Amino acid sequence: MTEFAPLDDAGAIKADPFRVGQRYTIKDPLGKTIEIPEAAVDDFDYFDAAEEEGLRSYYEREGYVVVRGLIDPDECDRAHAIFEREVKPSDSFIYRQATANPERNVYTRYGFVLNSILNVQSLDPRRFPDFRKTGADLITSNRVQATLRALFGEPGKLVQSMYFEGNPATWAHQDTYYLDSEHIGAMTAAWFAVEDIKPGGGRFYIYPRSHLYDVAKNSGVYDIAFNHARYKDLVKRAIEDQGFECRAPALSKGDVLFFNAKTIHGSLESPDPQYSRRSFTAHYIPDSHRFLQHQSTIKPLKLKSINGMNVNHPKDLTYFSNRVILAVETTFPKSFQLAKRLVTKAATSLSLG
Ligand SMILES: O=C(O)CCC(=O)C(=O)O
Ligand SMILES: [Fe+2]
Repeated sequence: MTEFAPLDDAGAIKADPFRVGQRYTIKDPLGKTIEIPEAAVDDFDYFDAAEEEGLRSYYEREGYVVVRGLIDPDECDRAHAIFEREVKPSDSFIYRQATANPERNVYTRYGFVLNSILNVQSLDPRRFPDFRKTGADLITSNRVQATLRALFGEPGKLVQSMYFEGNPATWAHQDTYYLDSEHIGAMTAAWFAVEDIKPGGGRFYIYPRSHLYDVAKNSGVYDIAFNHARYKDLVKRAIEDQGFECRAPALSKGDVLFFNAKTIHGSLESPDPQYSRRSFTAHYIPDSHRFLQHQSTIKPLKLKSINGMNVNHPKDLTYFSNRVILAVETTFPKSFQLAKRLVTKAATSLSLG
């Protein structure tokens, strides 16, 4: 149970260190057996949105924080229902999170979409108008913006988003390797539980305090273009060497977990694949910062305002030109992907200076 005990200087923190509720036994990313809370009633209370000072100091110290009930559960149900109707039965090509390539839906044996969607705000509005709008509204809602203001000390802007249904069991990583603010570690990501997340359905995990540790720069022998596997191994070694401890908070529908760009995270395996793990994630940087990709390239953002928040729309399929690019990517996938890797390699090598 020690993995759930708040740390010594937790004085001001509301989380209850002595609550030992129902536990679920599972393997962590290193293959070690751990116990995780079965449901939110078995876990810490963490914070509600009004406790801005408490949640900010917890986030700064631990590298993550859970805000309970930030999103209205009805809004989560609406997003889920629209996904079922509009996206799930579709055979269209959609950009995916794990590869950044356009792919058709891949389903688990229980019928959940396994290849998570990249950038819901850029989905083709002719094919997925309601999911695009509902998803973008949810991740830019006023209460999310207020929490970001509390964390950043200024408004946030959204640089990237995702939607998951099935569990791809995401490898342990720090987001900063892929994307961040120009000021490393200033990006915050948010993991939105669209349903009560079961412990065996692909629980999201973080390693508290790992945001204080530098794993590796995205370049040379650890570059993403040709050495991604080596980077993934290095993260696991860092976890082992530093003695970080895996924590997989129980999130109920509408709860949101905010985590730092340097916090090591991923999702656990799914011993119970009959459960989905419906969730949005969104990545935000302070509005005054520039966006850094692969720790090498300042990437101009394609901003449009949604609910008064600046939102990046990469490869926005509203536009004919982007639909042409998608068609080329799906017609010549091998050559397009190789070209993309070579460009990325060039960018991360140049950044070696
Ligand atoms: O939920 C997951 O499996 C991974 C999400 C993630 O890595 C992210 O949003 O940065
Ligand atoms: Fe991530």
